[in-house]
Amino acid sequence: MFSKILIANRGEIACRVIQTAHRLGIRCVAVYSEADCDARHVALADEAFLLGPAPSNESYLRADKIIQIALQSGAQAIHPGYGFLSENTDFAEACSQNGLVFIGPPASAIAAMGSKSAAKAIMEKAGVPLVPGYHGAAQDVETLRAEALKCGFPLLLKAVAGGGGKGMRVVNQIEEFDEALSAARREAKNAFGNPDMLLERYLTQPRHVEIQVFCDSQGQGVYLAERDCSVQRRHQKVLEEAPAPGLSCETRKAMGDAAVKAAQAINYVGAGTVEFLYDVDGSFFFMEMNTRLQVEHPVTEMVTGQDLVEWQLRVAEGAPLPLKQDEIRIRGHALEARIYAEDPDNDFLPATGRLDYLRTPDESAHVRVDTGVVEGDEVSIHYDPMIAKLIVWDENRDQAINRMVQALEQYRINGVKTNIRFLHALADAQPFREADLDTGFIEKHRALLFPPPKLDLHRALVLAAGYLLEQTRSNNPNNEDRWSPFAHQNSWRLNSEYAKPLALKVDDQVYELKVLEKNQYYEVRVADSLYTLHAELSGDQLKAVINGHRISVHVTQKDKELVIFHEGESFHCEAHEETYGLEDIEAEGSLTAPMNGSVVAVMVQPGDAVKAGQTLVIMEAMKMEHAIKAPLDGVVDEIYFKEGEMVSEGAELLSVTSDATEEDAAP
Ligand code: MV4
Repeated sequence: MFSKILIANRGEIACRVIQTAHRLGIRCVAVYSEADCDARHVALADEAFLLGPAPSNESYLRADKIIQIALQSGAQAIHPGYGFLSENTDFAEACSQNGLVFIGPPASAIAAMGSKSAAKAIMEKAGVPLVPGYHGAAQDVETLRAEALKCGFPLLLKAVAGGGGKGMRVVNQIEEFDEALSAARREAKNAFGNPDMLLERYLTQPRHVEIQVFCDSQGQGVYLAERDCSVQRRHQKVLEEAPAPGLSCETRKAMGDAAVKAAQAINYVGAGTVEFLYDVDGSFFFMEMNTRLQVEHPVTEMVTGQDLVEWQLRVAEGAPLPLKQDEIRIRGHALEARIYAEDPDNDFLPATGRLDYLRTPDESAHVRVDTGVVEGDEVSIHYDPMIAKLIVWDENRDQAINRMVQALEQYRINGVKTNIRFLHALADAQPFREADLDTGFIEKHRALLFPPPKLDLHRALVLAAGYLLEQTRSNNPNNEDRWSPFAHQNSWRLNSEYAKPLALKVDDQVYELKVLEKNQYYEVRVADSLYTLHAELSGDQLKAVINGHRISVHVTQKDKELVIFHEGESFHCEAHEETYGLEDIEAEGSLTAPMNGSVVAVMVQPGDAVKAGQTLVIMEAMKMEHAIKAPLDGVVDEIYFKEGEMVSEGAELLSVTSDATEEDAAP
């Protein structure tokens, strides 16, 4: 076995690999960018080397530096994780040329899956089921139109060079075909530099079911069941599970055998995933093969009891597969939710910031948290915004869903917006419980996934008051006897009608509460409603009884801001103080980035005269473009960003001097 490996990655997957390597007694070398000096993967590793500045192409994508560090530190192998260099044939090759083991498939196997049409041709030859259609070399309109008629409608045009949903177009009837074809080609040419198309019958309600395969260097291959990843948003997986609900043992075996055949057709070695479209009638078709260990591998580990990183390490050093096909069993059901720093209420734009408060559920045989961050870490614009993967297991799917809902309620984050509440709604939604899955799940059930808060405003305010009162009391030196009259603050009068006023601000609205301390409890007035409140604070847990209803919440405070966590929801408010004379002063003509993203185009130059409404800069975030327009007529002063650069929300993009300023100054 290797005695030292280098992990060419960051975040949760780097930590995940280190964990198994350490269990096997293997030393780990981490690499990191300037943004990751204090990152968890660096702390966990035995040694770590700085690669360069934060942007990936100056750090985690620097194949040359990484290989040099591996050689210098005496590592025998490199684990690429997922993303970054994991499916880079040049990197895989460079590793072997330098006498380093690439913990992944041979470069030739990565290359074979790079083109969709070439991959389909290989799979067809190997007898793997394909969606009926055309993936030939001839690309003239006549051939494609004739093939479209053979294929039938609706059909899907897919870019040969595409992947992950880019460059696809549905055609419903032959009359639309020519126009759709030229549009799709233009798009593909722009996006991938290759206009070639393939045609497929369009499945309208497919599921995404993928098989985990493993092959050793002796040519043996096995499958470790399947994962259903149908719950996706814009081709990003959100919830994954194993096994796929409702899949029969016969289908599992047929799909598994097809996947192993697919892997063996390209002389695969290591961990791979063969993705299938699974149709309502139980038929399945090859979609693509991912030549890496995937993000969602933990659900497979939970139901098989195997450590797939250990399998990767063993296979990479030339050992045979740890188990034969008939020794691989599945037990129970596992779910994984991807916790992202993003804002579901703002079109899921990626969020950034500091993880000021971070509490994770207790880990057990039922609950696993794979993460690369700790409290206090920054989520930056430079990398994938995934904060953690929450994985649960139980004997059956129903119980596993309950576990997931419970664990999401125990996951509490403040400082960065997250999708936790959205995941909670998703996992708890009736159609999800009923496994009514297809790739359109999130779109179809939108209404269910953004439910109104369960904690109503008044009760939330009363809880906030309870927290502040209990906290004040516990900071009071006379608090040995909590109900002693001497424990009371100066504005308090026992059995009197002096009520303490408390102003709380929620979304710019100020609420004036009145609190009266009674013997053993409080009375809190919010607007015209009166609430009796018993409150008890231990650590960050507040146990309260409001009008006889007992409720337990967690509270975190940062300066004047309070956050109350309850059943996956968070409620924000602020202890209010009047502010006088402060008005928003906005620099004239200053143009700031509305979100974190990258600059895709700068349409003007310094000195250009611009008209109000004219597009100045185009930004992109989460594959969507946003035009930054001139707010007024004027002249461009200075431009602070170039095309391709990353920009944080609020950063000034360019400055424009308004014509009005000059007009005003004129006599
Ligand atoms: C399809 C399809 C329906 N019919 N192919 C999307 C990503 C790319 N890998 C393949 N994709 C699809 N191919 C045929 N013939 C529907 C999709 C699809 C999809 C597939 C898996 C997971 C999510 C998806 C979301 C939209 C469309």
